[in-house]
Amino acid sequence: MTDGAEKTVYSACTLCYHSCGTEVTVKGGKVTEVKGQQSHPLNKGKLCPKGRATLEHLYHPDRLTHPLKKVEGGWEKISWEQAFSEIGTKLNGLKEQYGPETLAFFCGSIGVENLEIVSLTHRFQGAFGTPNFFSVESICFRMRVRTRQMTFGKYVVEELDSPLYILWGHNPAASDFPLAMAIAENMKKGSKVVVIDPRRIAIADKAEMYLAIRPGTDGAMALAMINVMINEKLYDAEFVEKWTYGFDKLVPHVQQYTPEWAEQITSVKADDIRKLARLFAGTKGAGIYHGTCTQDQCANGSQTDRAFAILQTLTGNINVPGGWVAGPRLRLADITLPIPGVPLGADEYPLFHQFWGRTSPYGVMNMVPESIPDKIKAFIVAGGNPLVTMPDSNALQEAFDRLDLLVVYDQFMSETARHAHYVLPSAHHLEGWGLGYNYNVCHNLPYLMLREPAVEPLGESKTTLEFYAGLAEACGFGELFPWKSDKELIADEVAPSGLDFHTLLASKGGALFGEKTYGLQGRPFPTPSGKIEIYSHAFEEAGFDPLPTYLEPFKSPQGPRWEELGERYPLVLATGTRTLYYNGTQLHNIQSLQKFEPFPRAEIGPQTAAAFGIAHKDDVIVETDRGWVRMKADVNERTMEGVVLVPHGWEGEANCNRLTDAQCREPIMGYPQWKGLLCAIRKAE
Ligand SMILES: Nc1nc2c(c(=O)[nH]1)N[C@H]1C(S)=C(S)[C@@H](COP(=O)(O)OP(=O)(O)OC[C@H]3O[C@@H](n4cnc5c(=O)[nH]c(N)nc54)[C@H](O)[C@@H]3O)O[C@H]1N2
Ligand SMILES: Nc1nc2c(c(=O)[nH]1)N[C@H]1C(S)=C(S)[C@@H](COP(=O)(O)OP(=O)(O)OC[C@H]3O[C@@H](n4cnc5c(=O)[nH]c(N)nc54)[C@H](O)[C@@H]3O)O[C@H]1N2
Ligand code: SF4
Ligand SMILES: [Mo]
Repeated sequence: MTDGAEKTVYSACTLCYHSCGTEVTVKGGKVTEVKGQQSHPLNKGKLCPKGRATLEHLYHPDRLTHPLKKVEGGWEKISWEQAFSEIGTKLNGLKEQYGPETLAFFCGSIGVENLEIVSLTHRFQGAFGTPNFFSVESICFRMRVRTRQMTFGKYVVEELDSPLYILWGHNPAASDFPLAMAIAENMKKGSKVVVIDPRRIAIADKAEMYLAIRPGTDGAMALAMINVMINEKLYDAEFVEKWTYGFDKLVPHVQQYTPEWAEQITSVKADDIRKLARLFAGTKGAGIYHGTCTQDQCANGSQTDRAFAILQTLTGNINVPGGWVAGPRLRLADITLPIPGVPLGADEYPLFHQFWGRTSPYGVMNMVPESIPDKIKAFIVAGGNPLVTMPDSNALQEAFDRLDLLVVYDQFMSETARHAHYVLPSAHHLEGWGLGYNYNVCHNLPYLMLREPAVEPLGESKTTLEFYAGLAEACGFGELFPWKSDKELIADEVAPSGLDFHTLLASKGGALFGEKTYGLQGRPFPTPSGKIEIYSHAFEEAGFDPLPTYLEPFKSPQGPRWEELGERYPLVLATGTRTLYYNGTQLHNIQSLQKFEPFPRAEIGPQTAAAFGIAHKDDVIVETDRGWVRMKADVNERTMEGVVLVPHGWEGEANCNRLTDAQCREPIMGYPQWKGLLCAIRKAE
């Protein structure tokens, strides 16, 4: 970088997966400002408070700058050469003794916004020969992707603009800044909002309907809405006739799921269920926005997702503006290498691993604690903090402490890093080349960005390519990482997308890689029947109900374990409430953000608080049969009575995954039950 001169580089924020476009000012070899890109179609010149804190994050005094090795009594600074050589020798030894599958990888949510981390991890994994790759994919949004793929043949996704947003366990004001902006703009033009949430989130005050629901029971409500749409003939009969398979079987199947039946389970009034079914079916271009993962992290996850897909189908709002739309696919060069074997969980949860011969490379995270050390003896964690973010921290931590080798590659000394044998410093997203991608999980926006480096990596931190290439060399397969620089790798990756590297660079920020199209041309649903599969043979063949059903959370007032647990843990717990100011465990160390959210809040309603002798801001202990956390009570009228809502992402005594249970699994894809558990709350001593 030339010192002195001022320049602007264009990048994409990786502080959460929305990947907003940024303009970065560099002066004297230092970043002096990061602002939102005016021309960017997603964030339109704005950044959320996290993005606005990028400078503090980049130059945080706690950034890791040297490789560290755990020794008696603390950490020793070592050179990269020593780190690579010792880790490489250890990995090769373990491979020889136990086979390559003894090594597993974990990539966090950062792997969604930092495409390089995931693709290079997969490449290293292939080079080493292990199928065991774990990530947030087995706890976050992959379930919704797979259920939609099994229903529509491809992943159809919500749009930013809609005349009716059904926010079903989704609070964009906290978790989806770009969508929150779009909703605010569209509401001025007449768009309506419906909120279904155990908490009266702020936007519910302006909503057409607000429905308080017991956590973990949304599937029952969705089934009752299907019942109403069919029995009141509200559905789009022409669309259903032309484009769906199995509707005739759905009709008798849903007769059991009456609104009155659902009211008993969900606490949502039967008449409100009817009213919403009518509103939804009567609004062209309406969309269910069911949260990126809220609905997946419960006992009925896959079937609830299927019920949503069928509801969306019955209204005919598929491939219409505002509905669920199949956008153009981003084609990047596949840099993965073939891997023998299947990841952990492929046999137990077959639909998570494959259907119609389409496989996915992700292992089931819930099975990790029981698999160490018999099946897994070494872990490389790149860009994640699983000891805080994955289910059952107590069990996972004990398991990780049994590992022969734990390597963490991160920018900060996370809780997971503190358990590692080696901690290796990663460069920041402003310190290397990368790609940013906006189609991602929940917005139909086919936009691709280039992240141009603004400054050199801090201290001895390395970019992901440098990290894996160095380790590959030490393991003896360095030739499989032939790229001389990140820039070269990115240019190769981007080539098949239709936007070459130089076009992207010249675009100053990014460009559309495809056109959004609507309507149904050709064979729009690449399923075996060529239609939307209301009746799923894929589910049936794997031994699951081919039509959506309802399963009560295992630990709930109406669940199978109530008799055993109810007396001690009488309240319903949902974990993972987002706050706008942090992302997962990240950014909790940023001073300017701490002032907005200084402590972890356990939210409860006033009557529940009174019943348990708790006042607002009291220190409280929330406890389950798996463990306890210490938080501060946030007693508010907005939270449904009988329910406790806690955030995720806090380390130590406020880590909510001390409350969760790796054995409590959604039966089809093995997901954790994070919404809909049982807990107790009391004032802390
Ligand atoms: N109980 C409960 N638990 C939950 C949830 C819940 O709702 N309830 N939500 C879950 C969900 S949906 C998700 S996605 C997960 C998130 O789980 P994780 O992805 O494990 O959580 P993060 O805190 O985002 O961890 C990211 C880590 O990557 C590091 N990092 C950031 N940028 C880089 C980089 O460029 N390179 C490298 N090498 N490291 C980097 C950060 O410093 C941080 O330590 O949490 C899950 N945990
Ligand atoms: N600022 C910030 N943004 C984030 C994240 C973050 O940590 N911080 N994490 C990112 C990640 S990894 C993800 S996956 C997404 C997650 O985001 P989503 O899955 O879209 O979830 P949220 O938008 O947090 O909304 C959750 C809402 O659901 C409600 N809720 C809880 N349990 C239930 C239930 O059982 N049923 C219903 N109907 N509602 C319920 C909560 O009260 C809350 O208001 O957010 C992403 N965005
Ligand atoms: S919404 Fe996410 S990507 Fe956008 S500025 Fe905030 S943290 Fe960055
Ligand atoms: Mo997530």
